[in-house]
Amino acid sequence: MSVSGEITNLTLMRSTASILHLDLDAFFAAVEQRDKPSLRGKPVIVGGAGPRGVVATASYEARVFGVRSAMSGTEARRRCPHAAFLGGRFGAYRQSSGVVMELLREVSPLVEPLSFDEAYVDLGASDWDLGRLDQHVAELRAELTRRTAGLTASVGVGSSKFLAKLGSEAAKPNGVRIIAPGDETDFISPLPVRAIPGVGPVTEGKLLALGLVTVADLRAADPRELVRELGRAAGESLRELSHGRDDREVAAERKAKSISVEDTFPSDLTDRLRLAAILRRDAESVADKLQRTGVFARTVAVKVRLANFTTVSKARSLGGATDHAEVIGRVGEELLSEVDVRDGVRLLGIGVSNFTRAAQERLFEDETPDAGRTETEIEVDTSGVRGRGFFPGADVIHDTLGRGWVWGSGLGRVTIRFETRHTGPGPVRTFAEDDPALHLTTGLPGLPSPGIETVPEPVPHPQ
Ligand code: TTP
Ligand code: MG
Repeated sequence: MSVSGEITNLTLMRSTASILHLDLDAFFAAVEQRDKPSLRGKPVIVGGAGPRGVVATASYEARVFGVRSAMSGTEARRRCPHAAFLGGRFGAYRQSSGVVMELLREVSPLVEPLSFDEAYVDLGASDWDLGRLDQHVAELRAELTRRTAGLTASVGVGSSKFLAKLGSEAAKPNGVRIIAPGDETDFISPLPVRAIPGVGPVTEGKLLALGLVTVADLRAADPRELVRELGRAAGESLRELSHGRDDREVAAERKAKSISVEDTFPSDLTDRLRLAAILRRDAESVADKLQRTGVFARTVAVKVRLANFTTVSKARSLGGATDHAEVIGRVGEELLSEVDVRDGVRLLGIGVSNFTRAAQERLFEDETPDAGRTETEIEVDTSGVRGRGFFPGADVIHDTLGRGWVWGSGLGRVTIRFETRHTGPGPVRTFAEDDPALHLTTGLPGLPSPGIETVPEPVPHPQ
């Protein structure tokens, strides 16, 4: 019935550019530069502070030196030794993320957050006049910068999620890219195949081996060859995307429910075979729960907490929905294989989400389910790393000198820079670590409210 290599299901596309994708620029690093005026315009690296830490993100000033997310701290230090290496302040990131998501929900009720700093917005459900998109987007970005006290975002708008996301990527940093209907093909044609979300190093390698370098090459490729090399699901999906076709809707409640199982190990594990066996066993109990609940899952996720206080979460959406332990375990193993476990794993978990009432498993009868896109999140947990928690970048309050942040510590001493986002670059002072006047704090100064300008709080300054 289905003609080999032809697309059998017609992808319905919107005829207007009405899906917006917004992504904050160098998010964690930008929050640090906002709150630490002496670091503005300088290389800042969040994560990678400890000897075995991993970089969560780098400011654009540090990216010039080749520092990237997920790079080891050691490598980042080699490339950019003069950068400020900071631990994460997740409370501060969560606060700004909340403000941004709230602002987006004022634009449209249909907002699908993908992570802390990234979301799709369905403008079809907004009051915006799509004939004045440029103006609306400019106002949105200006209001975002005001309410977050200085963060910037890049925005893409197009007729599908795929185009909107590629648009914001192309606009980075601090830019806008609106892809008008009819311009889709011109926009995506010159992009490298790697730019397609979900094309990781493995798929990229296979495509390059076929001589397919750009999206235009992919579109011109023989569909049967793509299916032969990548499997039906991935081959067809890539072909659709190469035409800019993507009919995924903005799903406001995407992560509503999940089922998961995790194990914490008494000693760190490095043996991949053993980890895979544990994952398969846990997949059985996840599948068991799914079957008892009577639902099928479209997304499989693994969570790996490494010996170095980093938690890596990877998720992939399947071409169909399943409740089979074998499928869940196989996708889980693939996700696990993308994680470097050589330093040891202290916790391993597998979960499923994105439920439906109907199974659509035909995609998995004869091929591996690698059509989906892998989404990765890395969280760096610096709590408990140091005695009193004086990690670099941590917020402190001094009884007489006011607010500041930990510049460095060691040998029983801690050096504080006294500044906040309302001051200019502030002075540095060193204290004994147990100085009773010095306190770590997780309390955060408020951000500007919608429509109201805040008055900067008075900050005492050391003479
Ligand atoms: P991204 O949006 O991927 O990166 P970014 O905002 O730092 O930079 P830009 O968008 O301008 O390219 O991720 C958002 C935040 O998520 C990032 O600031 C830190 C965190 N993150 C990790 O912790 N680990 C990672 O591997 C990645 C990619 C991001
Ligand atoms: Mg970002």
